Amino acid sequence: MSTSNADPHLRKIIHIDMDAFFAAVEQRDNPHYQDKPIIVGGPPNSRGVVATCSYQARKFGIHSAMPSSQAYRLCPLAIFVRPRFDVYKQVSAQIREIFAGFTTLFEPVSLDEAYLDVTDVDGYKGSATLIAQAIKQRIHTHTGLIASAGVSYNKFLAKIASDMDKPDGLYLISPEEGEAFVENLEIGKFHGIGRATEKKMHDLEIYTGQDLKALPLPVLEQYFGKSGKYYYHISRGIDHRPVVNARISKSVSVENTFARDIQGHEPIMQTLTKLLDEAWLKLQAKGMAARTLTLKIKYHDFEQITRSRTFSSQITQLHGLTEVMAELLCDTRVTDKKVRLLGVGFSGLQPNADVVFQQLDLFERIAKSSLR
Ligand code: TTP
Ligand code: MG
Repeated sequence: MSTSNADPHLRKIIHIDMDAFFAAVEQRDNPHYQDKPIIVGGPPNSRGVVATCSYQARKFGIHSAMPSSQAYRLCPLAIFVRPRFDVYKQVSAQIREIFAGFTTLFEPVSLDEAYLDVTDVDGYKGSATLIAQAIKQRIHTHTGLIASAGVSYNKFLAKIASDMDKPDGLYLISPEEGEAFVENLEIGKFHGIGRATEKKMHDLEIYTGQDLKALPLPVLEQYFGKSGKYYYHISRGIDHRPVVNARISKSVSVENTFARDIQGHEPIMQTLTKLLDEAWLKLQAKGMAARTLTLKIKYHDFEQITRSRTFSSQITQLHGLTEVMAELLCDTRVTDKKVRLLGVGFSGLQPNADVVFQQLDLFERIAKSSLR
């Protein structure tokens, strides 16, 4: 993307996302895994889940978060591999160093993903596409792995662009194309529109960016609250969010609203154990560690409470947290009130450089828990 004859205020944003990240690392490190369907995650003979899989496995319909047993049924010949988070973290640090070699203005979003603002980067004939190519090349040279890149004038479009041409993609959405591109995009492909919102939009007969754009701002705000304004802008290809250096997330949380209110210590603890595993996984994927664990409960009458425990140092393992949850639960009214929603959160986050990963333990626990 060249801005030489375009609006001088236009930014040049690159989104980088590694291809089949965990699986690609495993294929790199084990010659027997090359070109084969590889599944990284919990074992198939259990209730484990797929963290990710190689593109060879995706041909069978396997994807992240699918139960491993289902993945096994889809492709019995696939090779199941336990995750090695310490290696993924090392690679993540390597690619961040590579980003830093191009610009100081980059924002890691997860272990394998980052936004770079290259507006002020000199050279490369002023072309963000050439910079993206150079980043991909450098990543390959230094890690032996393949990244996909999206190039555009804001984060929303750069993120979509990096997904357009995967694997080994390099896709540009130019300022001239941006608005029309979003118009033709299916709502489900919008980053930031999850399954529930997608369904709500479909119910309102919003299927594409064009349908979204047709709705006036007050209507969007009426249906979607604060997000209405964001949808109004992105449907026009507008996203002013800056690329922020080394984003420090303050918290990570997961929650579950029940189709029918639940009651009783046992079903509640079962759900909390599952949510705890999911929240922990999210925390690890961010490369962060927490000091505070929070339990959130919404009772059937919508009264909402939280109970927290803050530790004197970083929480380094999942082991023992179920017991802490059980203690937090004692200080609630779950014995005499039905529960509509349960949530688990980690906060007080810091980069977890010192954390000893207990991932195998995690995946074994997921395998044993009721995670489906
Ligand atoms: P993604 O970038 O979403 O997926 P990916 O890199 O495996 O594949 P691609 O980008 O080519 O589509 O996630 C990065 C890593 O995060 C992924 O390799 C494994 C991990 N992860 C999970 O553990 N659970 C999940 O549900 C997802 C989506 C990812
Ligand atoms: Mg990826």
